[in-house]
Amino acid sequence: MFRKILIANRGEIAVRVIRACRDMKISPVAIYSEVDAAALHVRLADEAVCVGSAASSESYLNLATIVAAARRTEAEAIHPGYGFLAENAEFARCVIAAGLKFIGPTPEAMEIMGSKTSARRAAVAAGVSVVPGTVEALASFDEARETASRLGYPVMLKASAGGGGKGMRLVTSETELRSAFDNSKSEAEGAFGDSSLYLEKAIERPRHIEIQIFADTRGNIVHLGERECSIQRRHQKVIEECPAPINDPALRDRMGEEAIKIARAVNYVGAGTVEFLVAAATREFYFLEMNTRLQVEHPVTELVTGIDLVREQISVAYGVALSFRQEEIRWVGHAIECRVYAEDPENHFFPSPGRIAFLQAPSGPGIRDDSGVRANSEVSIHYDPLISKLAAWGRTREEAIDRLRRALDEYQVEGIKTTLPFFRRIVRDPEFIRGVLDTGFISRFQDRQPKEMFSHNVEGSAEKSRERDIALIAAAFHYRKLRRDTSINNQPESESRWKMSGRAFQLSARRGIDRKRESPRGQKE
Ligand code: MV4
Repeated sequence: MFRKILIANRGEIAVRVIRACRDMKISPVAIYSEVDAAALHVRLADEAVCVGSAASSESYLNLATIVAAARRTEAEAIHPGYGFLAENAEFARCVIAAGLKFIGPTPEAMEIMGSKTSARRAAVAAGVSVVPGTVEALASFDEARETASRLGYPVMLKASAGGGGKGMRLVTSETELRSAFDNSKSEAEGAFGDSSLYLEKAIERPRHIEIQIFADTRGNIVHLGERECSIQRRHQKVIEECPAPINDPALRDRMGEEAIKIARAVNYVGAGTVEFLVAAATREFYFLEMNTRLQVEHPVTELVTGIDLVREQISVAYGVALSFRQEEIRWVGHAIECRVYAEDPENHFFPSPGRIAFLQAPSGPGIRDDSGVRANSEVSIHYDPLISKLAAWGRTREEAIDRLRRALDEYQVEGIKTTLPFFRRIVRDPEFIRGVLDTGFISRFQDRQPKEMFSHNVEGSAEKSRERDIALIAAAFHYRKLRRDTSINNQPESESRWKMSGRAFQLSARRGIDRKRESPRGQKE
């Protein structure tokens, strides 16, 4: 087995990979930016190399520096985590060219799946049903108009280079098509430097269900069942679970078979996820995209199958055969994960950077908390503000929810705002408890909340809140500049959050920030 692995990431996922290394008696090497010198992942590794300044483009995205760090520390392989360089084919090529193993699929597979239109072509060639639409980029507006009327409205315009909803537009009639087309094109150009678009028929009230697949270098490919990921906010997953409440073993097998066909078509190696949209009415499912990385929400699959996906990634990269066969996989019980972010759910999910003054993570029966922070950690504006993933396992969905509710109530974070209060309400929501989880869940949920829950909740003096808003806007501009400087699609979800913050600020500024206060809230969660 490898003796030493460099982890090209930070936060909870770097910690997760370090833990797998420990179990496998592999020495983990961390990388860090100047602001992360005291971070948890650095503390837990055997060695750590500073790869640059705070901005990701100067550190965690600096492929040459990272590969040099691996060579210098004599690491034999690089695990990219998720985000940053995880789906960057050029990075994988650099790693391989340096004589190291890249823990992930081949650069060729990443490239095929990186373009959503070539991914659709691969799926069609493999005989898998895709959402009806185009498999080539649209050559002109006229082609978009003709295709849309052939498909029938509503349609979805999507960016070929996209994924995760960036540049996506729902178009309900031909009168809206022109402006949607122009806006989507310029958004795609700005975000990816590639303005090509394609069209899909819009699936109404779909569920987003994805299949975890795993392949080794000897031609074995298995699926590890599904995850339900329909609960999203601004195309950012909020809660994920395994199994999906609507799935039965037959649907799981059918979706699993289709996912394996796609993986086989691109000679996939390692952990991958095939995303499907499932039409609520018919239970028909359509290929959406494939993610060529370990996903944020992998713990729910681990809790239900008992398989350590990161350990398997590492051994497969070394050339070892998969440690289990398809027939050996058993799905036991139910797991649900919450993404706990340093954001204020009572103030438009504004990022809430700062020092964690106090931290008490929950534990006890059925609880797993994958955290990247500890007391005194600084949550920086430079990175995705995910602080931990809180997951609960139970024999039934009901037991998992009971345990999750208990854990959320135990969890205490002071010094920054977190999304914990938002989750505490979700796990008590009757629709959530019933398992009515389509893509409209969050907006219906928010409509059910008392109005003041999501209003601009200003506390402290007007002067102080003005300062805070100015700091946030400065951070937002800085962040946008950073994104423009970076050609790579790193953690694509994050920008929309900053945009949202900017918009929310404009709204509150227009309304006047000196207006009536709500009751002050303590720092304690
Ligand atoms: C769709 C869709 C309906 N029809 N595509 C794709 C990326 C994901 N973040 C949003 N995506 C969607 N693609 C077609 N043809 C609806 C969505 C969608 C969605 C999907 C899953 C979970 C939440 C969602 C929220 C809004 C839209």
